[in-house]
Amino acid sequence: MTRNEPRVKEVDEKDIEVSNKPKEWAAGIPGVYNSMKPAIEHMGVKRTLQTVLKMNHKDGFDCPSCAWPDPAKRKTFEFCENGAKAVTWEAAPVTISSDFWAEHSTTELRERSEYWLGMQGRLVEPVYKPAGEDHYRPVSWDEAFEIVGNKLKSLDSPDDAAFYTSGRTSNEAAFLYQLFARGFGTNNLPDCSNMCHESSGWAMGQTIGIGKATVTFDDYADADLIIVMGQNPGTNHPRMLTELEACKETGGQIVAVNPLPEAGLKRYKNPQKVKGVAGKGTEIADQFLQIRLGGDMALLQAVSKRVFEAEAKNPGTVLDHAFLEEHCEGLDELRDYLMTVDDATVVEATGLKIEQIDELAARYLAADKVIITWAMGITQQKKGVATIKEIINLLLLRGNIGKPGAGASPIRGHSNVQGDRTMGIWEQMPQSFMDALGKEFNFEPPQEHGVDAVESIRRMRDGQVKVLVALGGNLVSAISDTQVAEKAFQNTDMTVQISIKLNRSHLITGEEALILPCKGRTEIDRQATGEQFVSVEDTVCAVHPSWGSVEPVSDNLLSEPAIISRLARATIDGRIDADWEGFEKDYDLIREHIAKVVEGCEDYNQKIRRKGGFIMANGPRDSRTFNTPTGKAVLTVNDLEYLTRPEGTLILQSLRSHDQWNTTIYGHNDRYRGIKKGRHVVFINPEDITDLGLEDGQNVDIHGVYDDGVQRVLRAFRVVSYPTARGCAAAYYPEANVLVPLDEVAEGSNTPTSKQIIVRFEKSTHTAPEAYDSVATVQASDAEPDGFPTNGTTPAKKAEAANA
Ligand SMILES: Nc1nc2c(c(=O)[nH]1)N[C@H]1C(S)=C(S)[C@@H](COP(=O)(O)OP(=O)(O)OC[C@H]3O[C@@H](n4cnc5c(=O)[nH]c(N)nc54)[C@H](O)[C@@H]3O)O[C@H]1N2
Ligand SMILES: Nc1nc2c(c(=O)[nH]1)N[C@H]1C(S)=C(S)[C@@H](COP(=O)(O)OP(=O)(O)OC[C@H]3O[C@@H](n4cnc5c(=O)[nH]c(N)nc54)[C@H](O)[C@@H]3O)O[C@H]1N2
Ligand SMILES: [Mo]
Repeated sequence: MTRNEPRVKEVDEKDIEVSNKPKEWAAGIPGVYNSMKPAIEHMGVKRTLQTVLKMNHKDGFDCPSCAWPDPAKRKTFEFCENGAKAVTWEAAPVTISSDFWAEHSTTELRERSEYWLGMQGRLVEPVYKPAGEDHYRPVSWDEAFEIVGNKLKSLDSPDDAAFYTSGRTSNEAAFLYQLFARGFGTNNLPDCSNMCHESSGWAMGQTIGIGKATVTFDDYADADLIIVMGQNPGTNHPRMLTELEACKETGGQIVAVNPLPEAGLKRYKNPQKVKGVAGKGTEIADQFLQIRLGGDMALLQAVSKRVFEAEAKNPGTVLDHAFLEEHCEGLDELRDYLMTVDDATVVEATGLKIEQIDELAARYLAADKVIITWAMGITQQKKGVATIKEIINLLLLRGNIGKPGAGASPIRGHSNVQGDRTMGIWEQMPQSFMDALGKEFNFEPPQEHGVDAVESIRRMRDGQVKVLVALGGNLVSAISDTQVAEKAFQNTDMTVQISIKLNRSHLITGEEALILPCKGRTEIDRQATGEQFVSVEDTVCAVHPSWGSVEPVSDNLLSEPAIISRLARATIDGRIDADWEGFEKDYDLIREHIAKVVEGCEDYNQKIRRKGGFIMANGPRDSRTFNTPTGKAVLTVNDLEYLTRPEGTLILQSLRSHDQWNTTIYGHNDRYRGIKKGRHVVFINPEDITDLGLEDGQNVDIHGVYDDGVQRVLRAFRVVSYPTARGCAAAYYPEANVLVPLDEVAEGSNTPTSKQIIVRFEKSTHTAPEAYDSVATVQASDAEPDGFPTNGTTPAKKAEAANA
C-alpha cells in the first residue's frame, strides 16, 4: 500500500449492532484498556509514553480533549479513555502527502465522511485552491501568507472578513489572533463558544457579574449535594466521575437530571481503584430525574418555590437571610412570581411526578453546600439563558455561591474555550478591554460589536462577509442548518482554515481556499529563542502552562502563534505597535502584553511559571463580590416556557457518541448506549415508537417540522427503541445539524437550539443513510473494523499479508 491509499474505509452501516440497552456503569477496565490500546498500536510504545504519561502533568501538556480541571496532586495516569483517543488522533505520525491533493478533488472529497477525512493523517503543508479550480495544490508558506494578506487588504471594509476560533487554541495564539483581527479593524470574532456555553456566559454575566464557574476543583469533593443537569460526563468529561465519586465517599449526594439514563451518571468503576476494577464500582446518582427535553426551567422554578414554601413554614430558618440581604436583590419579586407557578404546568413541562420534585427539594434543603453543574443539555435550548438564571436563583436562595463546597459550575467543552474568551475572543468584549488593548498597541480598536457564529453564517449567505479565516474547528459541520451553512461558505470569496487535520470545512470552500497546517498541542514547539510553552485556562479558572512533548509529525509545520504573526505581517504590518516577528520567536513577549491588557493576568510570565500555574480571580467565588450595575447578585423573574410538540412529532436532541470529539469521528461505536458500527440511528422511547406507528429497527426519514418553506430531512436513520424520556428522541451531532434551522436560537445568547428540534418520521424508502442531496455517504462493502490508521498497515492489510 502506498502512503496515498485511503487509510480507512468508510463504514457500511448495514452491519450495525444495537443492544437497545444503556450500560449501567462507565469507565472501569474497558476505560483503561480502550485508552492505551489504540495509542500503542498507532503511535508505538515510545510516542505513547511520551504523550499519555505527560498528559495533564505539571511539566506536560494540557489534554486537548475537554476542559475538566486537574487535581493539585497528579496521578501517573492523569487521563481518561477519551483523552487518550484525542491525543492519538493528533499525535499519530501519519501524514497526508503532497500528491494527495492532485489525486483527490474537493468535489470527490466532499463525498467522504468526517471519519474518513480525519483518518487520512495530519496536514503538513500549506495548500491553496485557486478560483475556478477543484483541486488544492501545495504552496510555500510565503506564498500562502501573501495570498491571504492581499485578499484581506483588497476588501472594502474590515467587516467584510470574519475570524472564527475553536476552543483548542492556546491563550497566546488567541491573544494574537484577536489583536490581528482588531488591528485589521473588525470585531468579527465568532467562536465555538457561541454554539456551546454562550447561554451560561449571558445568564451568569447578568446575574452574578461573571460568566465563569464559581467553584474550585476541591469544591466538588467537598459538596453535600451535586446536581448534574444536561450533561453526560461518562463520555464528555470522564475525569469528572472521579470527583463525583469523591463527593459520595465523603457523604455527599448526587442528583442527575437527564432525559437519558447515561452510563456515567448511574455507576462508576474507577479504573485506578481496586474496587473499580474488580468490584461493582460506586453508585453515582442518588436520584435520577428523567426529565423531558427543555423541562429544566420548570423543574428549577418548582424547587425554588418549595424553598420559599419551607421558609414560610419555618420563618428565618431556610433562606440564607444574611447573604440575601447583604449581597442580593430581587427576592420579593422572585417569591411573588414563583407563587404563580402551578404544579400541573410543571408536571406537564418536565414529565416528572410531584413526589420526585418534592424529593429533590428535600435534598436541596437538607444540604448546606450545593453545586449545580450543567452543560449542553441546558445551554442549547430556546430558554437556555432563562434556565441558567433559574439555576442561579436556586443557588442564591440558600447562599450557595461564594462558600466552599458550593457554587455554579458550567462545565466547558473545548480544553481552552474559557481561556480564549479571557484573551479577547469575543465579538463584544467590554470597553475596558478594548481601551487597554488600544493603549497597549497604540491604535483605535473598532468600536462596533462584531458577528457571532450564527450571524457570520447569515452574513456569508448574504454576501456581506466575503472572507472567513478559521483558527481551528470545523464551522460548517458544527453550526446549525447544514444546507444553509454550506451555501454560505460557498458564497464567500475566500475561506482560510488553520488546522491540524482534514475536515468538511476544508472542502466546502469559498471561491479561493487555503489550508494552513499547524502544530498540535502535544508537539514540541521550537522557536528562535528555544522551546516554547503555551498556556490554557480550564473550567474552574485555573491557568497553567502546556509543554509539547513529542517531535512534530513534520518539520514543515508552523505553530499557531507563528501562523498568526505572519498573517498579520502580510496584512497589517506597521499599522499597530506590535512586534509580530518578536512574538513568533519568544512567547514571553506575547505574555508581557497579555499581562498589561487582560484583567487578572498581571505578572503573567511569573504567575504562569509557578508550579501548577495560578487561579484567575473570581469575585463571586472569592469574596462574594458581584460585578453587576448595583454590585449585587440579581435574583431574576423568568416567565416559564417550555416546548410543546404538535401531534405526531417528537422533540429531538443532538448529542455526542462515545467515539467522537465534536465533529471529529474516531469510530462508529457508542459503547455505553449499546451501539456498534453505526451512527445513523435515532433513539426513541418504546411507547412513542408504538404511538407513532413505527417499529424498532426500521429505517425512517427524519423531517424537521418548521414552517419556513425549507425541507430539512435526514434519510434512512435506524429506529432504536431506547429508554429516553417520553416525547423525546436523540440522534448524533453533527449529522443532525441538517435539521436545525439557522434562526432557531436560544433567546439572548443566539446559540443554536441543538437539543430542541421538532421532528416527524416517515418510513424510509432509502436503503443507505443520506443526509441530503449534496452529501453522498460512501458505501464500502468490505468495510474494515474501526480504528486509527497506521502508516500503511491497517488490521485488514495485516491479515491479507498473513494470508499471502
Ligand atoms: N469525548 C468527548 N469529550 C467531549 C466532547 C466530545 O465530543 N467528545 N465535546 C466537548 C465539548 S465542546 C462540550 S461542549 C462538552 C459537551 O458535553 P455534554 O453537554 O455532556 O455533551 P452532549 O453529548 O451534547 O450531551 C448532552 C447531555 O444533556 C442531556 N440533555 C439534552 N437535553 C436536555 C434537557 O433538555 N435537559 C436535561 N436535563 N438534559 C438534557 C443529554 O441527554 C446528554 O446527556 O463535552 C466536551 N468533551
Ligand atoms: N447539533 C449540534 N451542533 C453542535 C453541538 C451539538 O451538541 N449539537 N455542539 C456545539 C459545540 S458545544 C461546539 S464546542 C461546537 C464545536 O465546533 P468546532 O470547535 O468548530 O468543531 P470541532 O469539531 O471541535 O473542530 C475540530 C477541528 O479542529 C481542528 N483542530 C483540532 N486541534 C487543533 C489545534 O490544535 N489547532 C488547530 N488550529 N486546529 C485544530 C481539526 O482540524 C478538527 O477537524 O459545535 C457545536 N455544534
Ligand atoms: Mo462545546
